[in-house]
Amino acid sequence: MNEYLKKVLNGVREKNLYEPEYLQAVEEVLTSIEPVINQHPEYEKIALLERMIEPERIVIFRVPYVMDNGQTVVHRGYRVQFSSLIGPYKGGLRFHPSVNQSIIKFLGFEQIFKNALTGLPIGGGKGGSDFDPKGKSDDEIMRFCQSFMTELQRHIGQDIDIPAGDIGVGEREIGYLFGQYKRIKDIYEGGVLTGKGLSYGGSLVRKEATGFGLIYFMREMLAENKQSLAGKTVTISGAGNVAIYACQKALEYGANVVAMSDSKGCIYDKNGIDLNLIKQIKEVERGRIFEYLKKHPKAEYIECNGEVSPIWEIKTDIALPCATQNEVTLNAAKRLAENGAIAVGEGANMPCTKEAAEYLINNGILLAPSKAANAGGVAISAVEMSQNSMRYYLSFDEVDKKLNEIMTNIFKSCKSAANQYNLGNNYTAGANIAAFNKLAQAMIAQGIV
Ligand code: NDP
Ligand code: 2IT
Repeated sequence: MNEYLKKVLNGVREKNLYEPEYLQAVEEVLTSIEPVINQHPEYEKIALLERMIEPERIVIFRVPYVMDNGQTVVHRGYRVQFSSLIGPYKGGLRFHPSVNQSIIKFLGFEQIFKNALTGLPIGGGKGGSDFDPKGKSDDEIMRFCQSFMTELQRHIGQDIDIPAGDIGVGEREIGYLFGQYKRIKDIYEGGVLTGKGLSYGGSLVRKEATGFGLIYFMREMLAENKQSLAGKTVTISGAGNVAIYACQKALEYGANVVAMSDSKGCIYDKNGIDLNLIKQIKEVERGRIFEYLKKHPKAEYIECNGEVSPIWEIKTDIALPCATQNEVTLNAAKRLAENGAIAVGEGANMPCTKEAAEYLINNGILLAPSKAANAGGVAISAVEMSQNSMRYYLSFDEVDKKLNEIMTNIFKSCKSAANQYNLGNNYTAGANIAAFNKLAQAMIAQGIV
């Protein structure tokens, strides 16, 4: 391995021993850009890689709130402002009990590359809390969001850092966060958060953008390899924002989606998933996916017993992991291959372990990498910001057309970087290289900062 890369990798391992997800994300990127680093020995003297992997700033704060029963609970809040190289810090907030510094840093690191691929002027950031919104009342969610924003407002702004949603943070949470920001700052700063409701500054298609974008990318990747979505069997993990709209667009393209899941188990409906019912259960009632059986008793519910979702056992042509990191393990990848899958599209961030991703690529299964394939959400967040600046709204079709163009361009960037370095259809390396080259140029232009 390249000596400079080896030195940087050893350094990052030593410094971040207890941050496995962050290490995984950094190692994945650095090892895949080796052909570029080999061509640029001058990067070592200016510590280009060391600067790229070190967050500009991390803010950690206390978030107390009072539950409905009167009990006060304290959570930990985070915002990692990773890189302002090509635009203000931009990235979502995740509310989930598993949130820790490693997870927020890995997400922030990935976000820099993803945002670079969109071609839009947005840097990288991520934040969140170990708060679990599940089972909480609306009042509890509101009080938590208000407390979270009371601290976060010191660090963000429409030209500084623009948070949005991620796991556990959707339109409801963004509304409460926005209201509290506006109250404290006493200013209507429309572009300070994205994923807003349509009545106060949100953009059409933002809700659908990540899922739709994933399918647009998949369409391009399949077409390049003489395939299409029509008539294909599809399984989708998760039943949240990304999964639901990936399902909707896959159905529009004539695919047959047979399974979706949540953290407790998966629904297998051979006749095709009833998406309206999934929306009702998840978006309206905030319920569990097994409730699907009440209306469709012939569908199968498979409970999740271990770490790995049973959904990857189901025979499928195309698998779309849209729940969380490392949900597709090496064993899951092997099962997908045995069952004849032709493609995997990463809707979630880093859903395949390193071993799983390598196995899929080495066994000829097309892999749409998360940094590229799920960039539609943040891309339309940037389009939401530009509408807020213009004080003007675009129509659904205008934004959707933009999303389609952006995803098509992202696929082209991944393909051409992969071609340039003779990497075949390793679009994962292609995405990393395309984004890295853009970031490296900007870093060199801006001097040692
Ligand atoms: P949601 O909160 O809307 O949905 C998350 C879904 O994933 C739920 O079905 C949830 O099940 C499941 N899930 C979450 N954590 C776990 C876990 N640890 N194990 C198993 N299942 C889990 O989130 P999103 O749809 O917004 O996000 C899904 C993924 O997509 C994340 O990786 C996120 O980072 C990524 N992403 C999101 C974007 C966006 O715009 N929202 C943009 C780009 C990427 P349960 O309800 O049981 O917890
Ligand atoms: O991972 C992601 O790209 C997101 N959660 C969306 C970020 C955003 O700012 O819209």
